Formats: sequence, structure tokens, C-alpha cells
Amino acid sequence: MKIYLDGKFVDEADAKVSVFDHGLLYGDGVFEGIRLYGGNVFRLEEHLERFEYSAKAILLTLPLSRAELSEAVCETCRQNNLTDAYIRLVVTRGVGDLGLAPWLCPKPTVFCIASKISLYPKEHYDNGLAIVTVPTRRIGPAALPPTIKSLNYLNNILGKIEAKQFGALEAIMLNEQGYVAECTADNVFIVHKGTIITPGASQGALKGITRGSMFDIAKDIGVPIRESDMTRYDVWCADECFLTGTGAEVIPVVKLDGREIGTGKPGPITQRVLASFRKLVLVDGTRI
Ligand code: PXG
Repeated sequence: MKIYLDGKFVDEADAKVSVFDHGLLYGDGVFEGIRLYGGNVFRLEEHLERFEYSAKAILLTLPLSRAELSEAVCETCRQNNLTDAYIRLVVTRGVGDLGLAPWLCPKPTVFCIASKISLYPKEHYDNGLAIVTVPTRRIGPAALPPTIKSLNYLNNILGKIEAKQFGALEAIMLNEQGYVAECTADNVFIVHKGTIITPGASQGALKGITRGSMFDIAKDIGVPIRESDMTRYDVWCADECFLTGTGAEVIPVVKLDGREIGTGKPGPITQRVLASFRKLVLVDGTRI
């Protein structure tokens, strides 16, 4: 496997960063998870825009232009002869000393990995997931805006560990006020009386690229969609529920906290949205 690392393509074994890199020492950096479908990078421009916004939010000046980032991502796919892949684009503050001071890190580290995708087993797309609400709250915007896709994932990782302790693959995380924010690595949607509803970014949701595509799909198939505050009650009593994310795509949820959602089977709107998403990814992308 060839990895893009600071302007060069290197073998996997040589793709190493320093133990003094602040991405490792402090989680000081931002990243993107992107998918390649049939030779098209899904919504690459949107991913790069979010990457630039995340970098701006942490006052990190990207050493590459939009065009250079785009080329680095596409060339990483080409170098590995991939047509379908999971792409990880990362920028860290770079090498510094053993203090927090980011201004003592002269050069950001940029790398890009394009690798095979590990998906949820197919049965979960057919039958839906049973998930739980975990005790760890999603970090609030006053502490660290959850809209920044930063390398600080401990909050989500604690949520993921708790999900596993409860025997679930994903979990709903509430915000500090107790409203539904998102899952550990996915956005949450419900369907109630024919309308698709999802928490807004102000509730602690990442502005997911897959989430964004749901608004286009809903418009396309003529189903109303809106952002709204949401409690666990709203999910328990929804007709349908599904999650979206670059890794998960669109995955039905049929149970939350032991309460069956709707009929306990993936709902009709969820199935239509999932089918539309699978068509969209084949046409909506940047050709590598
Ligand atoms: N919320 C959080 C906290 C995320 O990390 C999403 C929502 C969904 O956003 P996108 O833009 O992907 O629709 C994410 C994304 C993985 C993996 O390996 C995780 C994500 C993306 C890709 C892979 O578990 N998280």
C-alpha cells in the first residue's frame, strides 16, 4: 500500500510520523473520512470544505490548496489501483516539543490513506440495528465545537466502549441538555408521520456529508425533511429510525434502549432513502 505523506508517496512500512508530532501527543489536528465508489470520490469538494473549516477552527493553516488536497486524495487512490475505498485524510499540527504550544510546531504533517472498507455485516442493513443510549454525553460547543472533525475522538470512543458493554454496535449520545446529538460516528434520523427529522448542528451533531445528502435525497423522492430538537422519547416513539455516516452509509435502526421502533423492522422510507443513496454514490463524485 502506498501512503501519501507530506508530498511524497511512501510504502506503508515507511509511512511513519514522529513521536513528537502533536497529532499524537495532544490530538492536535483534524481529519476526514471519505469514500471512493466505482472510481468516484463521493462529495470530495464538501469533504475538503469541511476539512478546511475544521483546520480554520483550530487555527491551523493548511499547507496545501484545495486543488492540491484534491489531487493528493485522488492520486492516493490511483497509486493503489483502487476503485472502491475508504480514504482517511489527516493534518496534524506537526512536530513540536513536549509543551502544548502549537506555535512551536513549524510544519503541519499531512497524510492520506486509501484502504479497504470494513462495513457493518449485510444482515444489519436487512434487519436493522438495536442500539442504546450511553451515559457519556457528547462534548458541548463551549468546550470543543463538535462540528470540528478533530483528532480528539476520546468522547466518541468512550461512547463506543459503553455501547459495546451494552452489546450494541452503535449508540446515541445526548448533549449536555439531554437532547439527542448524534451517534459515536454517525448522524441520527427519525421518520415521524411521514417527515424525516434530524437534530441540528446546534444540538451537537457533526455536519455529516452523508447527512447532508439526505436533504437532497428527501427532496428528490418528495419526502419532507427538517432539523429539530429531539429527545429519546421522540426516537422511541418514531415510526422509523436510521443512521448515516461515511462508513455506515444509511443503516436502519429498529430498537433503542429496549423499545422497538415502529414495526421493529426497517421502515419503508428508510428503505427508499437507502436505495436512493446507493444510486447517488455511483453518480455524485469526483472522478479520480
Ligand atoms: N458524527 C461523527 C461524530 C462522526 O465521526 C459522522 C457523524 C458522519 O459524518 P459523515 O461526514 O461521515 O457522513 C461521523 C463520521 C469509522 C468512520 O471508521 C467514522 C466516520 C466516518 C467514516 C468512518 O468508524 N465518522
